[in-house]
Amino acid sequence: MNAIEDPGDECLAVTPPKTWATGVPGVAHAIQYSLGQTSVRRTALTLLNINQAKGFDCPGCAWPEPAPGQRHRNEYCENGAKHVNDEATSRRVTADFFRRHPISELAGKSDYWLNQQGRLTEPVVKRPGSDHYEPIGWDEALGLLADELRALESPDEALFYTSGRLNNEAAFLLQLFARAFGTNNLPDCSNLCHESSGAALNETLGIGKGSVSLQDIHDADLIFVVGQNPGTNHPRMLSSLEETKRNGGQVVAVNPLPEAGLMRFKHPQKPRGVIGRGTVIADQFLQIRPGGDLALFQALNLLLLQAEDAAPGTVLDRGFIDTYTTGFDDFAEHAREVAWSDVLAATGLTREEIERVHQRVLNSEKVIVCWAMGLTQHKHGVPTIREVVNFLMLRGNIGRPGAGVCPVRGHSNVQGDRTMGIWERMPQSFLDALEREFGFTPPAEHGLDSVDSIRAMRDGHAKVFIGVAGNFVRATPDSDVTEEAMGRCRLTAHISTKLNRSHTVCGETALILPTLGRSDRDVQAGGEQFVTVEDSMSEVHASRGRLAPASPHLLSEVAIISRLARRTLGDEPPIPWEEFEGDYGTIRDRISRVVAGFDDFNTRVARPGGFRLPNPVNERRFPTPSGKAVFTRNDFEVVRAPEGHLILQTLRSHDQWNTIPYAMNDRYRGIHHARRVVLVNTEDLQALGLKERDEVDLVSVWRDGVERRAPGFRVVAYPTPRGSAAAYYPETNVLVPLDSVADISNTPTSKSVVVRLEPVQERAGTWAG
Ligand SMILES: Nc1nc2c(c(=O)[nH]1)N[C@H]1C(S)=C(S)[C@@H](COP(=O)(O)OP(=O)(O)OC[C@H]3O[C@@H](n4cnc5c(=O)[nH]c(N)nc54)[C@H](O)[C@@H]3O)O[C@H]1N2
Ligand SMILES: Nc1nc2c(c(=O)[nH]1)N[C@H]1C(S)=C(S)[C@@H](COP(=O)(O)OP(=O)(O)OC[C@H]3O[C@@H](n4cnc5c(=O)[nH]c(N)nc54)[C@H](O)[C@@H]3O)O[C@H]1N2
Ligand SMILES: [Mo]
Repeated sequence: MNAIEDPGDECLAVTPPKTWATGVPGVAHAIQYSLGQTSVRRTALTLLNINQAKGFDCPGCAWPEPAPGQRHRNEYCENGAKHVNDEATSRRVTADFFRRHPISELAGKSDYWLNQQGRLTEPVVKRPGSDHYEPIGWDEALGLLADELRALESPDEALFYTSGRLNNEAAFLLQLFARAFGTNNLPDCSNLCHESSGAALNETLGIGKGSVSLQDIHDADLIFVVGQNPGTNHPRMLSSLEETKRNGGQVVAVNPLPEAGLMRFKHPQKPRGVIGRGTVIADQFLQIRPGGDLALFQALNLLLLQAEDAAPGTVLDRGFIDTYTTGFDDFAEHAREVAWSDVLAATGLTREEIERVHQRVLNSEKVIVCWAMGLTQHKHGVPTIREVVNFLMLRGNIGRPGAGVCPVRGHSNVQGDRTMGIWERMPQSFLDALEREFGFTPPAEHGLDSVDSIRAMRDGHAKVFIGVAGNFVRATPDSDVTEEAMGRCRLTAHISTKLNRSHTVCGETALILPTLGRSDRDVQAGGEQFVTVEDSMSEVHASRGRLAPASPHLLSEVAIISRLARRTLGDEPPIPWEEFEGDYGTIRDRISRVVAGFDDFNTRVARPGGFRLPNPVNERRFPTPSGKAVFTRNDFEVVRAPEGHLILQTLRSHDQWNTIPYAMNDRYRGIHHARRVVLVNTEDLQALGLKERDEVDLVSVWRDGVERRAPGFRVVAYPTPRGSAAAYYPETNVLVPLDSVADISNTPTSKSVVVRLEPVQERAGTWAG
C-alpha cells in the first residue's frame, strides 16, 4: 500500500454553492472513495448488503429504512456508502506501524491521516514512560485494565464513554458492567448531540424520543426542517421528503445557510433524478439568524393565538389542549407578551416571511417538525425545543398520523444505546428492573456526562477512561483542556475500529483494543451472531456483518466487554458473561425482561424489518409526572456578538463523518481542497476590513478571559446571515469553552461561539489558489 500523504490545506478553491443535492455525481463520488480504500469485489459486497433485511444496518446515520418489501435494491446514499467503505478498507494498522511511529509523532498527524491508515488489527499497549504502542495479548490487556479498575478508590473514578455506533447488545452489557462495578458514569456522544432534545421532550411529553414514523413523514401536509443539513448528514431523508412532496405536502426549511439539500434533490436511483431537474424540497426557506428559532416558534404561536381570538373555535385544537395538556393558560399569557421588534431582531426575518409560514400552518392538518444540531447545540436548545412542542400542541399535532416531533438522530444506534441504559441518569424504574433481573443493587446516584467527565479528569477525580467507539478528545469541546485532562488519567483504553486522535492522548498506561465493525462477520462459540439497532423512529431490527473481519485477532465489542467484566468482577454479582459472549440471543433474553417494549425480543427481531417500539405519545398517553403533556413558558434572547465579533457555528462538511474527514472537500458549499476555512457574510468582511482568502486566526472570546485560538483559517465569502460565521468541526472545537453549555442539557454550545477574526499578516501571500 502506498504511503498516505497528508493533503494539507494549501490549495483552497472556491466555487458557487450548489442549489441541489445528490444525483449521479453523489454515487460516483462514493464509489470513487470506496475503490481508493479496497477492491472492486469488497466494494460491491459492501454496497449490496447495506440496509438489506439480511445485511447490516448502515452506520452512516439513524434515518430509518422503508419496510423490507418497499426497499430499493440500493438502499443507501453517497455518504453512507463512503462511511461503510471507510470501515471495509483493505488498509491495515499493524504492530510494525506502531514500531515505526512513536506516539509523539502520531499526535502531530491530522485526523484525516490517522484514519487513512486503515483498520486496527491487534491489541496494543503503551506502558508508563514509553512513547510507543507495542503488541499485547488480549488476556494480558484485559487483565491490566481489570487490575486498574479494581485498584480505584471508588468505582466513580472510572468513566465509560460510548458513541452511538455501539449495537444494542454491547450497549446493554456495558451499562450492566458499569453498574455492577458500581458507577453510573456512562457519558456518551448523545450528551454532545441530542441531549437537549431528550431533555425537552422528556419534560413536555414524558418520553425523550421522536414520535413520528416514516409513513407519517410521507403523509404530512407540512414539514419543518430546522437546524439540519440533510443533503449531507441524512441524505436518505431527502427521498422521504420527495415522497412527502409527491403526496402534496409542503416543506419549510429554517437554517442560517441555504444548504443545497434543502433546495432541490435529484434521486440518484430513479430515472427522473438522473435526467430531470429533481424535486424542489423547500417551499419556503427562512434564513434565520443563529439562535433565532425560539423567537420564530414563539412568534408562530402568538399568531396562532391571535387567529383563534379572531375566529374562536377554528384554529386551536381545544379538545386536545383541554384533555391532554397542562399549563396552557400560563403559556398563552406569556406568548401574548412577545414583541415583534424582538422577534425580528432575534430571527433576522421579516414579519411577512413569518406570516407566510403561519398561513401554511393554518392550511395544514398534519404538521411535523424535524430538527438536529442547529437547535440542540445552543445555550437555549432545551427551551427552543420546548417551544416547538408548544407549537405542535396548539393544533393537536401530537399523537396522530402525519404529525409529531422528529428529532433526527445522528449515530446509527445512538437512540438504541439510550434505550439499553447508556445514560448517566437512567430512571429508577430501569435500575429496579436491572436489580430484579440480576440480583444486585445498581448505584442510584447520577453519574457524569461528557462535559462533567472532562472536569472530573481535569480535577483528578476520574482516573480510568474507557471509550467504546468514538473519538472523545475530538468530539468534545475545549480541545486543549480536554487533552490535558485525559492525559492525567492513570489508564486510558479505547475499543475502536480505526486509529484516531484519542489514541494519541494517553494516560500513564494506554490501550487500544481493536474490534469488529458493523460490516464484519461475527462468529462466536454459539455460531454466527447478529446484533440489533434502533433507528431514529424507534424501529428495532437485526444487523448482520457480511465481510471477512479485518484481522483474525479482532474481538467483538460484546466479547471484549464480557471478558473485561468477568476479569473485573469475578462471579460477584453472578452474571453469565461467558454465555453472553457465546450467544447474543441470551443477552436479548435479558433485555426483553429489563427494557420496556422488548418482550419476546428474539422472536420479534427475527422477522424481516424487525419491529417498532411502542411510543405512548402516539396513543396520547404522556408519562410525565402529571400524566399530561406540558405547555411551557420560554424566554428568548437576541443572540448578538459584541462589536467586531461574529457568532461562529461549527458544523460538518460533506466529506467527513463526525470527527473524521474523508477528504478535504465540501462540494455542496463549493469549498474544495481545504478544511481550515471560515465562511463569512460579504458585508461583515467589509466591515471587518477583511477580504476573501485572507488568512486569519479564530480567537474565541468567553467570560473566563482565557484566549482560545484556532490558527490559520482562510476567509471565504458566503451567504450566512450578518453577524454569523461557520467553520468545520472538529478543527474548531478548541474554541468552544468547556463551561459554555446549553441550559439543562449540559450540551456544549457548538453552534454558538463568539469569535474575532485576527488577520495573520506575517504568513500571508504564500499559498496557491
Ligand atoms: N455524512 C455524515 N452524516 C452524518 C454525520 C456526519 O458527520 N457525516 N454525523 C451524524 C451525526 S452524529 C449527527 S448528530 C447528524 C448531524 O446532522 P446536522 O445537524 O445536519 O449536522 P451539522 O453539520 O452540525 O449541521 C447543522 C445545521 O444546522 C444549521 N444551524 C446552525 N445553527 C442554527 C440555528 O441557530 N438555527 C437553525 N435553524 N439552524 C442552524 C447549520 O447551518 C447546519 O445546516 O448527522 C449524522 N449524519
Ligand atoms: N464542535 C462540535 N463538536 C461536536 C459536534 C459539532 O457539531 N460541533 N457534534 C457532536 C456530535 S452530534 C457527536 S454525535 C459527537 C461524535 O462523537 P464520537 O461519536 O465520539 O466521534 P466519531 O467521530 O463518530 O468516532 C469515530 C471513531 O469511532 C470508532 N468506530 C467507528 N465504528 C466503530 C465501531 O463499530 N465500533 C467501535 N468500537 N468503534 C468504532 C473509530 O475508531 C473512529 O475513529 O461529536 C460532537 N462534537
Ligand atoms: Mo450526533
